[in-house]
Formats: sequence, C-alpha cells, structure tokens
Amino acid sequence: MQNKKVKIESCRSNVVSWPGWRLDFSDGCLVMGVLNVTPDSFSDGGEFFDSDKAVEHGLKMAADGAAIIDVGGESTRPGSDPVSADEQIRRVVPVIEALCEKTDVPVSIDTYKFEVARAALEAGAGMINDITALSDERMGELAAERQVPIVLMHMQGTPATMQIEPEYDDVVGEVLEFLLGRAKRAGKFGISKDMIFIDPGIGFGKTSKHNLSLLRNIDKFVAAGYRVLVGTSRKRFIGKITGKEKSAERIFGTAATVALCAAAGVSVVRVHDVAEMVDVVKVANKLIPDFPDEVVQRK
Ligand code: HH2
Repeated sequence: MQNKKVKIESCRSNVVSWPGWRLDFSDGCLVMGVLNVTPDSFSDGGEFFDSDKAVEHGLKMAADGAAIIDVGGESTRPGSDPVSADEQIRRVVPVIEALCEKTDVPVSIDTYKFEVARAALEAGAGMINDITALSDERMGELAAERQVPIVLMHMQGTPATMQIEPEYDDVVGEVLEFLLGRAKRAGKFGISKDMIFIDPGIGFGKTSKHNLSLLRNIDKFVAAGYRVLVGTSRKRFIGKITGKEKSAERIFGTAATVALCAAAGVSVVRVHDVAEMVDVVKVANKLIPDFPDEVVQRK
C-alpha cells in the first residue's frame, strides 16, 4: 500500500467560527460527546433521561475535553420507533438551556425534526445534527438563517427497518454521492461549505461489511472537500469483531476506529467515552505527518 500526500481543499480553514462559537481544528480531529436524553438508546438509554443527570453528564464531557455536546431526545437504534417533536422538545430543551448557561462548549441538537431543531436553537444550541441529511428542507433554511453548522448523515431506510437486509452495489460510491448531493443542496440554502459536515452514517442501514468498507475508505470522504464527522462509538459491528456483547465493553474497539479516523483526516468523532477518546485523538493527531495542510491518503 502506497502512501500519498494530498492537499485538502482550502475550504478547510483551521478554525470554524459562527456567531457565539468557534471550533479549532489546528491540532486535528475533535471529539463530540453523545448525550442521549432518552429511556431507550442502545448504549446509554435511561442513564441520562433525568434532566439533572443529563446536565451533569454533559458538563463532565465538557470538562473531559469534548469540543461539542450532541444532545438527542430520540433513539434511532435499529428497530426504534419515532418520538414526537413535542416529546423530544420536552426532553432536550431544559437540558440544552442548562448546558448553555453552564458551559461554553457548543451544543448540537441530534434530530431530523424541524420543530425540535428550531426549539433547540432557541434554547441556545449552536449546531444541527440531521441524520436524514435535509429530508425536511426546512432544516437547511433554518441552519442558513441561524448561521449554524449542520451535520448531514447518510441512512438507508428508516431506523425501524434499516437493518433488514441493507443493500448496495458500491457502498462507498453510493454513500459519498448521496452526501455530496445533500451538501450541494445545503449550499443552495446559503450554508457555507465550512459549516457542512458529512457523515457516512455507520450502522444506519449498513451491515458490518458495509461499515468496514466505509471506514477503510474514509479518506475518500475527507478528500471530497467537506469536513467529515464519524460515529462508530460502541456500535454493534465493533461488538461483532471483538465478541463484546455489552456496548460498554466496546471502548477499546471504538478507540481503534477513532485513531484511524483521526489519522485519515476526519474532523470530528462522535463518542460516548469522551475522556478516553480525547486521549486517543490527542495522540493520533500528533502522529499525522504535516497535519493540517496535508493528510496521508492511502492509494
Ligand atoms: N449515531 C447515532 C445517533 N446519531 N449522528 C450522527 N451524525 N452520526 C452517527 O453515527 C450517529 C448519530 C446512534 O448512536 P446513539 O446516539 O448512541 O444511539 P441512539 O440512537 O440509540 O440514541
């Protein structure tokens, strides 16, 4: 395997700033901490359903070095059912308000529902994580109007059905093409390229083989010119490889994916175990030759 240094497009300035916040990528990859205010998330379901516990955990993640805290009020694990916008708002808004009062770390809202995103931004959130990549175009208008970054994630199907025999002819090509199309659509709403994160959606309508292909080729997503966010944390394919049934036992498996993503030039990793993964990215970032002007891309 030959290593080839490739210049990444100049849209990738080291600092992304928007009203109220900034993310500094000068040292490389950053960590986004997961905060699920849900009774049923696949890994931390029920742990932070209580608002006070959620806020406490969010603040701990900030203290542990999270650059972003991603708050969600609906589990999208395989087989999950949708949660109404009203209920999501009831779950996340008090947590977002408290976090924004107590920390400077930007809070992202993990939702594909426009009403939830709007309420979260009003409560102080500064970023949108849309796992359906603008399936509701009002999300694009909202992100553009409020000048906040947006994550556009790929998913085949819906959480209720996505793991029933997902199929692709060329998973890497198809997922990348979809994301570039959605990023272009976001651009048409007036969202600047720097504010768009693309995410291959590990585990969302993908078999383990698909997930591994996407991760092996994550450099192709990085080279596409948008910032890349990846969420592998504690996911099932890691348990399958390591034989770890319990999601909390998948931390070292997660660490392998996080280190390799950072080395490939991924901008943000979305994780549950913030303290551990902050150490992983700190070391991985130091091992990237000549980062950030160049990343090593496998040919
Ligand atoms: N994964 C999950 C949820 N949101 N968002 C992005 N952008 N990328 C991801 O990979 C991603 C995501 C699933 O993980 P989790 O939030 O821990 O579980 P649940 O959906 O059960 O709450």
